[in-house]
Amino acid sequence: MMDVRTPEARSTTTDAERSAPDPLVRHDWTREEAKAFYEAPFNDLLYRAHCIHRAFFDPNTVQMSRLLSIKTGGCAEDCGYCSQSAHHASGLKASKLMAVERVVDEAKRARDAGATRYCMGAAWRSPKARDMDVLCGMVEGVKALGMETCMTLGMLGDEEVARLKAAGLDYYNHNIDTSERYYSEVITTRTFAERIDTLARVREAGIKVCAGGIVGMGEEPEDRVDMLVALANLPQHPESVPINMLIAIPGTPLAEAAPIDPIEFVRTIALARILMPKSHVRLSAGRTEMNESTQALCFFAGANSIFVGETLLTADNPDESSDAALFTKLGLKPLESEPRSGEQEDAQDA
Ligand code: SAM
Ligand code: DTB
Ligand code: SF4
Repeated sequence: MMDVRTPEARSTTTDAERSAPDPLVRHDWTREEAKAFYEAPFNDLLYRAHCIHRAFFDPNTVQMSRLLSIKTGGCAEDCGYCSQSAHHASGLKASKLMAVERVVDEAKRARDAGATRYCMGAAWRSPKARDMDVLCGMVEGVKALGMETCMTLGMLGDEEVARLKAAGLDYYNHNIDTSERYYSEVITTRTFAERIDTLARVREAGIKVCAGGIVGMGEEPEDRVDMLVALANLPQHPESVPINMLIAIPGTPLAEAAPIDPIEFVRTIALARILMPKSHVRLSAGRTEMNESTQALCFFAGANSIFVGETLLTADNPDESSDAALFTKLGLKPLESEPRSGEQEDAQDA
């Protein structure tokens, strides 16, 4: 039977019990098991996900991250959802890599508005050697503000990973985006296996992993299940799992994709929570298209992180006042700051 007691109740367990691997944290999920959760009656799925959520987290606390596009547009990859690909006519103006000072200034503003993690994204297939000094300067500058740092720069080799680790990078975001089966329907310039390789390199270097995907790209429910099983069966769960709802961008191949049913979206969040109990599940892109009730269901189903601020990388996000009003309505509070030590336990078997 699953042990879904509160953290307080769990603290009454013996040392031996506490040091044992948590049976809820598994890396051997089968597609059939996961599909059965996903397809269960909605109330059963939500009850299971919420109990697991409560066993590992304060259910009323939400971590807040802020994004900045440090290098926009002109990307060589052909990701079918993305405004920044040079292959699509999205009308986006491309720009060069920002200067360190500007990034640190923006991060300070985000920190003062309550964000605890700063995520810097670049529209690259992979960073060039000549960019590494500037990127490392950004990590050092943002860390000095007392914020957690995250970068998403595309594929990384050993050299780049080592440089970013030495600069103190806390998290690397690299999404698998969809199932291995559906991947080539969305992206043809790189493979699912290449994404997994970069994730392994990042993990090996001791940088925390942020990896998730996008739903609403015309995939089948089985693709959502397979994507989450692929993430959950990595040797260690990603510490952060962003679940993005496609923002359909005019000029991209997915501009006319049919929107995902909100209940299917909530099911996806709930399954992520069940398969990766100790990870922060982020309700990511697409919140401007979700009403408050859908977002509330996502928080109940186990989402405990969001992006804040009016812009994601290039697309809109809810403004701060509507997020503040939603938090008040739901009695949610922002996570003040992540623990600075012992945090690796977060997404691992204890
Ligand atoms: N170029 C890097 C890469 O692809 O890894 C980093 C930036 S990329 C924009 C980061 C992630 O944003 C993508 O992997 C994808 O999951 C998400 N994303 C991009 N465009 C999106 C859209 N229109 N709707 C939802 N998510 C999107
Ligand atoms: C993630 O999973 N979502 C963020 C972040 N990681 C880099 C990006 C969302 C991008 C949404 C579309 C845009 O702003 O262009
Ligand atoms: Fe480039 Fe990343 Fe956009 Fe793909 S998702 S086109 S790699 S910026």
